[in-house]
Amino acid sequence: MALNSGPPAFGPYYENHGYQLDNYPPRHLVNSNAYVPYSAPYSPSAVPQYIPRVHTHTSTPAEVHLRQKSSSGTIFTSRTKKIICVAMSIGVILIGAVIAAIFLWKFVKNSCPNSGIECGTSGTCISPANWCDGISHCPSGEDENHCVRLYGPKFILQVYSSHNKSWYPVCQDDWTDYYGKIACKDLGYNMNNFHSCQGITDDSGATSYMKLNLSAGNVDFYEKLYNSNVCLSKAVVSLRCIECGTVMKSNQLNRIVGGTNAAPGEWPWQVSLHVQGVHVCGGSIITPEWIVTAAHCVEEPLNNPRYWTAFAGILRQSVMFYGTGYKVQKIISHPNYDSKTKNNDVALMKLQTPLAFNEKIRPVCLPNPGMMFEPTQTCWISGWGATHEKGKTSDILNAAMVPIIEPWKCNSRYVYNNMITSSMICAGFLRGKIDSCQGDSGGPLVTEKNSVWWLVGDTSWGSGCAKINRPGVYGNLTVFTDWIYQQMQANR
Ligand code: 4AZ
Repeated sequence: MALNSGPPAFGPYYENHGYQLDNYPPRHLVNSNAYVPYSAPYSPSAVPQYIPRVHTHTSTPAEVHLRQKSSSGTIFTSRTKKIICVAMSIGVILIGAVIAAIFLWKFVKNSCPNSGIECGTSGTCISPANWCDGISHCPSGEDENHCVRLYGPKFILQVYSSHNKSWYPVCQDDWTDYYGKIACKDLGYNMNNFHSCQGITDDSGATSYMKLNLSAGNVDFYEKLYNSNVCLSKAVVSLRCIECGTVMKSNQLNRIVGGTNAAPGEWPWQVSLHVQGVHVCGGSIITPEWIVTAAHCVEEPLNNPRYWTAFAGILRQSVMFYGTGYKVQKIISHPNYDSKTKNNDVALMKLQTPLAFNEKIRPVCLPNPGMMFEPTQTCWISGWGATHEKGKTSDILNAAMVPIIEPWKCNSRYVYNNMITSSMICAGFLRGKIDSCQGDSGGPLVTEKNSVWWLVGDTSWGSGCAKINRPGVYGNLTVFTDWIYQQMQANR
């Protein structure tokens, strides 16, 4: 992390291409359409795209001559010419009709009839009433996979109503932890980490709710839920699947605005990711088993989990040297990560053994949909990255306060000239001096809101470190939350 690194240098600057092993070839956008009941924004089109090919043939006079000769061996009369003309016109009309029919057929075939919903990209259509009804109808169960979400800074549990095609908060009436655990499991959490369910007054202005029908008998959780305008308790369910984003009070005392060495337990979600005993990237703990990092950290050949070891709860690299760390079981890079543009620069690491949480090792919260991080929101970055451009990684964990920079500003000609996509977020100072740097990649950009620490971004790229008009660029985690839950759910 580059802090107060002196007057910013101009001239040729270091472009971040992430950590790369010697001589390995560099390789290969998201439109994260999050929070629809099922979305596969990263999947290729379900339909093989039909590209009409019109074969144009321009005959040269020589060709005409040859063909005329070969077809009849005589010079054509004007009557024969007329017949050929009419035949050709009919042929063209017929070909046009066939092409139109193919288009129509493709269209009818790919959009589900009767406003049905397609199961992912499988081509199977099911009735909207069957989405989130507790019974799996799709070949891969897509219809029941993404029916719950936690919304906004208060973790309001929302359930998708297939009937009304909309998300509704869950009324607290008859709600118990038992149902909360089911919802957390459906999101991808392990029930052992379940934290709490609470009824809170609903200030969202909702007039309709999802309610439990206890007399529904021994049926699936979603089958017990129905849409109602009545909620007797006038409270909605706030669900915490894991106790995240909390820092021990005593650990908060040492934080110094402007950037400094971290104190024990101050950034308990920060991990150091090592390859062959060397710190390569940072990461953030989101559950005992899952770490969020940057996709550019785990590009080939470093996409092999066997190379990686994670260290948590340790401030100094020199101390990690004596520890064993946590082995990595699986690495999942965002399928739409683009190594050239750094679009969708996020990846997940699943650890072989779960982390034991304590005051120095704790998870940060994933941002919920419906959360707004204002530009005025102060964020913090942390890591063992270089303390000046082209410098060595730091022995001790550093942290610095950085404000979010609005996309329009970051995309201006003087800054990153439209290189910032919706899956990126800029943070730092246009005057330079405080920034993330090489080795901080993958690490957290966090903010405190509603007494909870949220993972706003993962350190991704920047042009050099701490330079004027070259702030740090981070993966926009809010855009990735849905994808992260899907991965946690599918790789439990
Ligand atoms: C890096 O290479 C890196 N100044 C991370 C962040 C920034 C530059 C480089 C942003 O890990």
